Amino acid sequence: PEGSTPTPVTTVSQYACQRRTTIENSNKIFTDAFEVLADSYEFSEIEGSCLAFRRAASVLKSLPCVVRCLGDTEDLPCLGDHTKAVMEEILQYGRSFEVEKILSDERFQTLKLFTSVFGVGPKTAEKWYRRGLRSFSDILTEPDIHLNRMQQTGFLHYEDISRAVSKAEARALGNIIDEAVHAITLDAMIALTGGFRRGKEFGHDVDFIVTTPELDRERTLLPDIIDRLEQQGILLYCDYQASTFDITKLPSHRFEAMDHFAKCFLILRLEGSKVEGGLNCAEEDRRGWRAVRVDLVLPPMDRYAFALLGWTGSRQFERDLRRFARSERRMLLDNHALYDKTKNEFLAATTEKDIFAHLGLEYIEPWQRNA
Ligand code: TTP
Ligand code: MN
Ligand code: MN
Ligand code: MN
Repeated sequence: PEGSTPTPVTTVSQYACQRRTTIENSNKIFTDAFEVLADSYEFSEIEGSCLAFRRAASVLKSLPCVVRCLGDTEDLPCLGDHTKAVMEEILQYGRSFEVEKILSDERFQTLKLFTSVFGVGPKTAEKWYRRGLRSFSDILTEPDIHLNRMQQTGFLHYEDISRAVSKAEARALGNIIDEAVHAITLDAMIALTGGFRRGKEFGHDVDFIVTTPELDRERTLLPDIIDRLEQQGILLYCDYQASTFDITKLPSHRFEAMDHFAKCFLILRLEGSKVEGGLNCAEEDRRGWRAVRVDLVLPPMDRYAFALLGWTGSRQFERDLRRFARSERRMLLDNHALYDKTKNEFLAATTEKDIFAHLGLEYIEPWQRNA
C-alpha cells in the first residue's frame, strides 16, 4: 500500500565507534587506494583531505560486502565527490589513475621510503628530500646529516623491524615481558593491547599495558623492568619516558597528543629457534634471532580502562571515539580520563564497558575496532 512500505534502514554511522569493523575487509581495492591518497595529502600537510580519505576508507572497511557500483554507496557517510570519483575509476578500470600517478611520483616514493625508518617522521623525510637525498645510502654517506639515536637504531635494524611481527612472535614476547615483570613484582598484571588485541595476524610492533595495584608503583616499575631486560642481554634500544601524569588535568583536546603515563618504546632481541612461525627469513634463520619493536605503557590502576581503550586502537576508532564524545555528548575523552562538561565532573571507569556506557554507546569488542 502506498506510503506504508517499510524500507529497511541499515544506516551506517559517520562515527567508527558506532560501527563494527573486523579485520576482514571486503573493499581492500578501494581502501588501499584511499590510503595512498591520505598519505600523499599527509606529506603535503593538507590535513582536511588526508582525514577525509582516512574516514572514507574506515567506512568501507566496516561494510560486510564489496561495493559493486556507486549506487551501493548512496546512503554511506563520509564519501565526498573526490572519493566517489576515485571509486568510479576503480569500478570502471580496476585501478585509479590518480593513485597510480602518486605511486610513481619520485617525491612520494622517497618520502614513503624515508618515513619507513624508525624515528623518521614526515618533517625529517621532507628535509632530506629537499636536500636532494633519494636513498638510504645517500643519507648514510652524506657528511653533515645528523642522525639521532632513534634514527641510527632505525637504520641499524631496518630489515628486522620493517618485517611484520607474527602472532606467535607476539606471544613469545608476551612471555618474556611477563617473566621480567614477575621477577620484580608478583602483583603486576600484563595485558596485550594494540593491533594484536584487535585480532590482527601481524603487526609492526607488540603493545603491552602493565599495571600494579600498589599505589604509585607504576611510576617507578618501568626502569626496573628495563634493567631486567638489559641484564638478560635482549635490550637493543630503549626510549624511556617517565610519567608526567597529573590527575587534575582535563582530557586533552588534541588527538595526537601523547599520553602522560610512564612508557617505553623498545627494540628487543627475540630468539627465533623456539618460536613457531618466527623464522621467516634466511638471514634470521642463520642468525637465530630477530629485532622486534615493543611498546610498554604503565597507567595507574584506576586509569587502566582508559589506557586499555586508548592503546587498543585502531587510530581511526580512537579519533572517532573522541570526536563522538565531544560533538555528541559534550564530554572529553583521552587515554587518562572521561570528563563530562555538562556536569563538570570526571566519570570513573574500571572496565572499557563502563566507558562505552558513560558515552551512551553500544559496547564494541576489540576485534570489532579495526576501523
Ligand atoms: P600502534 O602500535 O602504533 O598501532 P597498532 O597496534 O594499531 O598497529 P600495528 O600492528 O601497526 O602496531 O598503536 C596502538 C595504539 O596505541 C594506537 O591506537 C595509538 C595508541 N597510542 C597511544 O595512545 N599513545 C602513544 O603514545 C602511542 C605511541 C600509541
Ligand atoms: Mn568487516
Ligand atoms: Mn602496535
Ligand atoms: Mn605501538
